[in-house]
Amino acid sequence: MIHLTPYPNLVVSNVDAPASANSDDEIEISWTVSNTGGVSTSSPIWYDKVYLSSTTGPGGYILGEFENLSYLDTGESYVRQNQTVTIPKQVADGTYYIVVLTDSRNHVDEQINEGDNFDASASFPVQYVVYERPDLVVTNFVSPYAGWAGNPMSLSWTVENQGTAPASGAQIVDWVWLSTENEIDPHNATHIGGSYIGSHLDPGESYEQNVSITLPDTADGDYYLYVWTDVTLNFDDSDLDNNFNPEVGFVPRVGVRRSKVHLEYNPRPQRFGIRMMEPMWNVTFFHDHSGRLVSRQYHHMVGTRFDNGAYLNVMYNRWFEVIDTRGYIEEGEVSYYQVTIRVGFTVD
Ligand SMILES: [Ca+2]
Ligand SMILES: [Ca+2]
Ligand SMILES: [Ca+2]
Repeated sequence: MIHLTPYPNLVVSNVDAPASANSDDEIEISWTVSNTGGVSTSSPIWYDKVYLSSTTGPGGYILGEFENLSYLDTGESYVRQNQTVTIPKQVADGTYYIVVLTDSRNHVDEQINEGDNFDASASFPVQYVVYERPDLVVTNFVSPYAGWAGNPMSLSWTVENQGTAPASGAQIVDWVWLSTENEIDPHNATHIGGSYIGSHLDPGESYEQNVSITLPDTADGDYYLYVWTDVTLNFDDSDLDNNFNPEVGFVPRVGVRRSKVHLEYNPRPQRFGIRMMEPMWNVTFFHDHSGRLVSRQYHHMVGTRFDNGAYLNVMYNRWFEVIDTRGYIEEGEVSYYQVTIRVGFTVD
């Protein structure tokens, strides 16, 4: 004797899948949905959801969702014949099942009969086939030899599409990070600048970014800069590791030592209506760990206070920065040495 529950009960059976497939293949599948409950379905519409799963349960890739073919009275079924779905391009080699979950959005109230709404096909092998994808790569990254907290710094880098498909239809967003650690970990790094270009890089094309980024107010020390392209993952990049290229992306910030000379003298001339003069001289030298001068900053100021309360301030700032040094030693002597500097602004 069959005891029918007083609820509808949707169940899936006869899930049919091909014997094998490749990634990006269109395949045809079939399945049956029956109502084995004691009453007819309470909702005229529900959906069957199809998965490509590595187990016999719902999960993995969603291949589609299909509206039911008909209302089902108790004991009735419908057969979904030869529905076309596509194996995802990115799927890894392996053994998979087609799993169909009926009433996936739970339109039909089955009460105690909700737990049996899916079934799986026989397992079948899926093989990944390489397809054309963009591959954005950071190929060059140039930054100054040293920087100052709170000051602008010029950086440049190149992003190249080394893949076989265009990177198009979205913006490529590059971010620059500052870190004390010689590794890629955005959680331990500070995002100090973002920039983007609109749209399109065909295979083999590249763009160069030249930006000025203000260094945050960080403590003196050794830092690493790195740039990461397509941080927003807008593209189906075939190799995400090289979106940051460790060989060219890190720029070690040479340890900088700072020496400062500060001179101040406050004469009170008591002439020409001048109550007090406040000349100040600051010279700051930046050396790397080997004692080599990398930059120098001058900051001079003369403030004059007049008897009538007026105040005149004259400032002079100047800095220069060693961008690049190169040289080599032959037979114990320096045979070639070159220093590239950038001379900064002057305010008089
Ligand atoms: Ca059910
Ligand atoms: Ca249900
Ligand atoms: Ca890439």
